[in-house]
Amino acid sequence: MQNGKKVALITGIGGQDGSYLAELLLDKGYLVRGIIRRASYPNTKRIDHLLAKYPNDHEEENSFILAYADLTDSQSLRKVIERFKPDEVYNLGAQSHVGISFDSPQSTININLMGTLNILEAVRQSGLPIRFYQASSSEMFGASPPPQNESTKFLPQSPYGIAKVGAFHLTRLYRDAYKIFASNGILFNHESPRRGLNFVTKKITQEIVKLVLGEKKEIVLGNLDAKRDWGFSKEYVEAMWKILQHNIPDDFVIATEETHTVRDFIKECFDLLGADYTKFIKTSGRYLRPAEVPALLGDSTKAKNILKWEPKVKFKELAKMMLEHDLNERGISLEEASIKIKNIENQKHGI
Ligand code: NAP
Ligand code: G4F
Repeated sequence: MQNGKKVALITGIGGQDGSYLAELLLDKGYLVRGIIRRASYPNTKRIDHLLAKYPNDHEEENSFILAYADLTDSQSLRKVIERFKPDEVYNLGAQSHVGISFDSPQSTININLMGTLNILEAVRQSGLPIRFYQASSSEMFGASPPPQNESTKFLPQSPYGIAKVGAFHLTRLYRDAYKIFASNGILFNHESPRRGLNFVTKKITQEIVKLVLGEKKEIVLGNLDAKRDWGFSKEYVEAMWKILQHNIPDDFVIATEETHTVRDFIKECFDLLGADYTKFIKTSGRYLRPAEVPALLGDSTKAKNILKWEPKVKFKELAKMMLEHDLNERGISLEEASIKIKNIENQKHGI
């Protein structure tokens, strides 16, 4: 606590979830501190509005402070814990792309697994009564058939998933062995207009905008049959906060309890424009992974009953929100996009 306010430290604050969580905690009156990595080009786009609102003038009293640190650098983590003395730590930092974890398995495991060990050790060695949240993932369930809940066996299908399983167990171990208030949120896929550009939902909505503007003729994707349980990031960060406010540390599945294929997401977006997706979509082996998670469908009964957390935004609303946002960003309404894409479709047929 600082001047009667709770202090939260967020790793991965510049990411999709980190940016929404920072907003939520600031609204709740927290002093928010985040770590960012040095980058050759700005990596704070998602939190620039917060930097503008809370300039780093009176440093330690400020509501919002960023510090340079890295999950793979344990000394840097010890320093930020010592400096900020947080009440809550949210470990969201990660190499979060499953496909890329096959190209870069070692750095994925260094960041996602060793990074979690580094921050848990910094928390333990500080001796402070910190509540720790670990960003665990439905990717840990891998090939285990749906529906998946807290008792489902982990059968990860990627270096990313394996690193997250290790980090899950480290969090559980630090809770049991050292009595640290350490909890896992096992979150199913969650998206938003702030989603990274190379995840499938955002790639689809961004590429549709390019089709509409005539900048592209087709969208090339990988496996269209994979099923995911897609929710809205802004609602999922509320679940993270609730997990740390619960009276005991525990593990929770967070999901919408709906599952849809990648093809369903494409069709939903094209349906919003009244266009036929089959005229625009191509598949390529380039986007196939050496191993795939075929179907994710969460059962979040425990979170509903204990945390009283339930999502409002489901698949259809999410697709509309993301597509409309990306179109509006380029100055086009859904209605204008619909006319433009139908013209393109007709031209393809020589009409
Ligand atoms: P994201 O947008 O990719 O954000 C990840 C953040 O981690 C970025 O700010 C990134 O910084 C930072 N980071 C990467 N390596 C780091 C390092 N070595 N040290 C410190 N920070 C580092 O991911 P997200 O979608 O917000 O997800 C947040 C967390 O939840 C991740 O741990 C992810 O694995 C997990 N998760 C996500 C989902 C989902 O569907 N979104 C589902 C389950 C679990 P740069 O900007 O500098 O790269
Ligand atoms: O959007 P994705 O890359 O997400 P994925 O692999 O499910 O991982 C996300 O969710 C996890 C939770 O389960 C998080 F832990 C993780 O950090 C991340 O946020 O891919 C979704 C599906 C996959 O089956 C993939 O093979 O879409 C398929 N896909 C088809 N074409 C594609 C593409 N994925 C990407 N990224 N790009 C494509 O062109």
